[in-house]
Amino acid sequence: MKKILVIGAGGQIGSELVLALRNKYSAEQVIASDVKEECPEIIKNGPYKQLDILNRDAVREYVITNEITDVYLLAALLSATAEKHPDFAWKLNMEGLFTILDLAKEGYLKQIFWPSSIAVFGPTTPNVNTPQYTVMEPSTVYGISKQAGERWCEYYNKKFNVDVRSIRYPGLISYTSLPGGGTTDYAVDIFYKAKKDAKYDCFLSENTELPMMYMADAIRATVELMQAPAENISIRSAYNLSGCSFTPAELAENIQKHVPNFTITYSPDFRQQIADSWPKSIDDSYARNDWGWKEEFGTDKMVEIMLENVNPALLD
Ligand code: NAD
Ligand code: AKB
Repeated sequence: MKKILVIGAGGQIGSELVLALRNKYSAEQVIASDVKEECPEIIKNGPYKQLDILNRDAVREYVITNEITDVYLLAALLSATAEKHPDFAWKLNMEGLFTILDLAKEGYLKQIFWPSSIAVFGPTTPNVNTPQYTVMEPSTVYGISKQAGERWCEYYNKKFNVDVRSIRYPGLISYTSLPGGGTTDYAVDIFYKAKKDAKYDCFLSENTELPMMYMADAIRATVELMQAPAENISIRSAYNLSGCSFTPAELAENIQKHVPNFTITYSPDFRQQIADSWPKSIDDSYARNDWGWKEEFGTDKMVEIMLENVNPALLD
């Protein structure tokens, strides 16, 4: 029987992934863990363990004594925060991964999910319909850590037969938890401000096109990838995955269909340079062919759901 540990469960992806996995298996089989002392409200329907992924001994002991079979390792610093704390970002994003890969190499774990990002691409990458295999020269600490992580995942799979699977998530959009310090966060923040004040000052310029995805699609993709037969998984670095792409101006126009008095202004900051180094759109044909990926949510549907559900009180 599976016993799943989700590390970094208190964040934007983790909180929804834990709920989806608990629905699929059972609440007792899915242990949420995070460095946070308190279990976040949304995932209080099952077990919680406070764990610091950087405490290698404690993580090893917990996994081994509790006979954990699968780990979803989500703890990381995202792109914008990582640029402010490059040394710590490298440490957190890499050391945690080795702790989990080593546990699998030693036979304690059966499956690992570790998320990569569109940040693995850089300014020299073809940025329209970015292919799976292409030039990858990331120019951010975050992107460098994700690219290195991908290489190590593939290495552990090829050398030690570790069943590790990964997705290069685009910017993820959701309303249950706030995003955790990324460059794509504007595409979540904008909904809170649209609902609260009918105006938003965007930290990216109006024509900055980026790949995005509604969270329900990202969670479904994760579960589908993890369930796919091993022989279908031809990529052990990380799969390109596409949902939708838009610019801040296009998103604002879409929001105005529901909030006609909504206005947007632009004050690009350091995150503009990060966004300019990333793809505008993604070719995800390997995910489609290998394990049948297909997105369900386009921009229009996502905007409707976000405006209906964001709770501006979360910002207080
Ligand atoms: P997040 O910042 O919202 O959540 C990360 C969680 O990790 C937080 O709850 C935090 O408390 C926890 N954490 C931090 N340090 C820890 C430690 N030492 N030990 C244990 N837990 C710790 O991030 P997210 O958006 O949920 O992203 C999760 C993963 O997905 C990351 O690896 C991120 O790079 C990747 N990803 C996210 C997106 C996105 O748009 N959200 C896109 C691409 C990739
Ligand atoms: C970020 O902006 O850092 C993340 C990502 C795309 O990896 N949302």
